Amino acid sequence: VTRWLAPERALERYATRGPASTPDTVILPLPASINRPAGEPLDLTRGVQVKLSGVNARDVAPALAAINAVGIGKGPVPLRILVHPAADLGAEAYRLSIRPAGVDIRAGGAAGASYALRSLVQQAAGEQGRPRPLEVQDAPRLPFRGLHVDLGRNFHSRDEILKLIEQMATYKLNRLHLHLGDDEGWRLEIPALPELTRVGGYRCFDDTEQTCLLPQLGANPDPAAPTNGFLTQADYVAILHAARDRQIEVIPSFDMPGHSRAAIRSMEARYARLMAAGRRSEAERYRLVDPNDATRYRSIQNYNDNTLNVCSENTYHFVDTVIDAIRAMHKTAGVPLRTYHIGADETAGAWTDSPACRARMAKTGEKPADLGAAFIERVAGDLAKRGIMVAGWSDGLSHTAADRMPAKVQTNIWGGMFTGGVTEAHEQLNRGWAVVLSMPDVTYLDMPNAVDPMESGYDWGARETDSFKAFAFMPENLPANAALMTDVKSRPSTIADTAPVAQNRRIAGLQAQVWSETVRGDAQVDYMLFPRVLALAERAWHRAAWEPTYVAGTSYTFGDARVPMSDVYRDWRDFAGRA
Ligand code: TNX
Repeated sequence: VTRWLAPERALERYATRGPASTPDTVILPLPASINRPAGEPLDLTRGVQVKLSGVNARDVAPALAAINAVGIGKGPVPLRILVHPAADLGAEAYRLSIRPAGVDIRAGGAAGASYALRSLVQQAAGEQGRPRPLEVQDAPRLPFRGLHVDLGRNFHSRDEILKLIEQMATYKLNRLHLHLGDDEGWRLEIPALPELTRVGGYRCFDDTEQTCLLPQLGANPDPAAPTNGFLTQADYVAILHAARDRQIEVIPSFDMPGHSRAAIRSMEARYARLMAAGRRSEAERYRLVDPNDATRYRSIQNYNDNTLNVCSENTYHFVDTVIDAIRAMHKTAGVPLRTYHIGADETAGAWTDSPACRARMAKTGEKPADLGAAFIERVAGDLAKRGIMVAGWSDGLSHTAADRMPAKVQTNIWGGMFTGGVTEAHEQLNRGWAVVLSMPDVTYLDMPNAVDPMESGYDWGARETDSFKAFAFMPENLPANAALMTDVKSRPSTIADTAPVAQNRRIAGLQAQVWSETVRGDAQVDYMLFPRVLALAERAWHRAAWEPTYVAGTSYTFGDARVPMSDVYRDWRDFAGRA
């Protein structure tokens, strides 16, 4: 095996390897433990009578609505839901019992109760409304099970986001990372800075702007789909409510200090307006770049005007204004802002030759490379003071000094599996940070699906991020993935564990990314996400029996039979059946 097999081919090829098995349940992701005692099926089509205790109706309402959506209405079958935190039953854990006499759910929190109901819905639908007796004990493997959607490059509508939130709940995902600002667009209304959406919400930032006229990267299946637009405050609040009712945390993100072209152009428009009105000193406050900045740079995506001046107080004033506005929206919604993602990736550096940075370096002795890290450290500290955890991409965060960062930091690892991602993940785990795996070759769902070479997508990394590859990903034993992955012939198939994980450090989670340079229109978002995101949801929730235990310092090479391939393929076949 020198390349990833398309799922169909994998099935064909390995179908005879393991014992043929018919899935006994259709619950996805797979629960930790399943028992099927003998007994008569329970006829749920007669309808259920719900009895809640220890939980608000609002907190299980979407999951109860999902029961109705599969055709189970009100009726005589008892459905008892008891929420009671216990040592062996965390907030997301549950027990589900389907017996001829009715359904019983016990959970540690509203999340667990909702997940139990989601499992019930899937199983009931899979058995035509008449499930046979079933005992499930379930709890998530990883606390952070995320989905990231990029609204910056091409806009995606509020309705699409609301639909995705419901799908996340169905598959027990609990973090929604909304990427709302990037070079090509600013997608959330900020009342104090209306230009951000009036200008930045449209890819033609002004009449001479050519960006919007450039062809999209790669295939663009629906050129009629909207690329412009933004969420109003009311849209954002509606999203927060829908997410809260499904126990999903929303993590807003505006990429900075790089990836900030839309913000810079919007604030230049504000500057021009205020200048025209004769309000010069006020106008000056909004400039995020210095006209006398002589720095020459080009970002990886080819912009030479997309980076905030990190030596200017204007930049921090801007960041504060944005964060305060988001906090206010969360307050209106009654949903606390727990985590704020600052981006911090791919910063090309637009400051080193600005007068402000030159003066600062002369005074403090800082080197150009320190300045970007200092921006992150400062914003992270400002967030921590407000009780908000900072999140960022691993490349930017790797330049910070751990002792100048707050104690709680979330990092999204996006180094490739074979290009330093494992070392990066381990190093940042050892810093005590919450490590979320966002490795492009496994979790970037804007990349083409391997099934067909004609598939569209942004093909810059490892092609072939197919469902099997996602399914076979071992998040808690990164070096072992070498045993299953060797996707590009020119790359080595060994991952040496050069920065072994200290004992008791655990990966926080896994996140699927839909970047949107090549993803235009809501239908295309769905197309890229499914079914691959289901395989990632499976690995984030459920630890498979074939996954080897991590041993610090070990290196794995493809061909090493530590991972019994036949087991993986057999389980994959079950998974594909359930999916
Ligand atoms: C890399 S991941 C990026 C994004 C692109 C993505 C496309 C990261 C932190 N930077 O800006 O959208 O690749 O796949």
